[in-house]
Amino acid sequence: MTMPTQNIISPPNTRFEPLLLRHPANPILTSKDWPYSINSVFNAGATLLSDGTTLLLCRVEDRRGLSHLCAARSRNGVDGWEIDSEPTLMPSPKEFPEEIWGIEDPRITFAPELRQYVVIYTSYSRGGPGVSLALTKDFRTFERYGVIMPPDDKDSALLPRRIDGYWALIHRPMTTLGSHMWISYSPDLRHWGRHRLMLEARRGAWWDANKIGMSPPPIETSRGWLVLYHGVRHTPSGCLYRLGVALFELENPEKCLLRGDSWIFGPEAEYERHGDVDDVVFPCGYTMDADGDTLNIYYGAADCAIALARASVRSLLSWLDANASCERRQRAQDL
Ligand code: BMA
Repeated sequence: MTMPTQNIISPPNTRFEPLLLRHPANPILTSKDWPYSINSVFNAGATLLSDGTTLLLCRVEDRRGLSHLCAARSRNGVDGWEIDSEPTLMPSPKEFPEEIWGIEDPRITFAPELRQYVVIYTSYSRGGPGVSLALTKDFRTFERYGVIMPPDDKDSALLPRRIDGYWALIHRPMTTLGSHMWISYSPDLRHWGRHRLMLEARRGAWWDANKIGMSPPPIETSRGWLVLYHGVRHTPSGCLYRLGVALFELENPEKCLLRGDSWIFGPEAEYERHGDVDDVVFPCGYTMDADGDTLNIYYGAADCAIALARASVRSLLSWLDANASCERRQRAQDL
């Protein structure tokens, strides 16, 4: 087989602009801030409540190694956090056996049609990690639907509105052929089908080879769904978690329009490089400022702390326009 000449890739010709800017107060939340005894806090879902309060639904790991979720609220999204005095959502293995080893990595989507927040989280079962769903109006009481995607599956979030009459869920099943992002559809949030491959992990030496997963829920822009995703690189000294960006068609979200070649954010700061798991940046949530452009991206740092980085949707889109050559080449080959 001859390799297509387009696969001989020239290095990016643009300079690396910092697209995500770390907040000087980082890390903004650690185990020391917690009102009860924990091992670590990281990977938080995020949303704005109706009064403008930022709510983080944090993954908290106890000293058995099991995780639960705990809400933290702040007026400015940076400091002055009011943390629930006890766990907000605990695993409930009696009713939901798939939660026996904890619940992790929540992603929050406000669905105007339901007038509720939809929380999608990883339930750690004896069969491996699966995807579970719960609804809430206030992050105090929750209606649990249980597991909606069986193991091994994680890194999942719901789109905020129906596409062509169906709810759409992005998730990351693991297969022996690689861990890629898929999208599935449902009429009622309980029954899921029409499973489609949405974005493939690349292969070989790429930063996002073999294993990728959605990071925060997709961001709706006039040009499409902006998706930040993580790529996992296995190295002799462990895994490196970095962040990339791609754009998908608004009414057909399984269609990738642009995909950046390089990662846009990776572990550099001390609190990202060293922790319980070194070299991890892992965003699970964002909030949008009133300007409709500034994103506050909340990310887990080294599985030990929560940090904040800011980005502009406009800059991410212009960066994609300048740096998404590879996906264009791939699409050209497909034609
Ligand atoms: C992933 C997830 C995350 C975690 C990351 C690094 O597979 O389990 O929760 O932050 O690994 O350990």
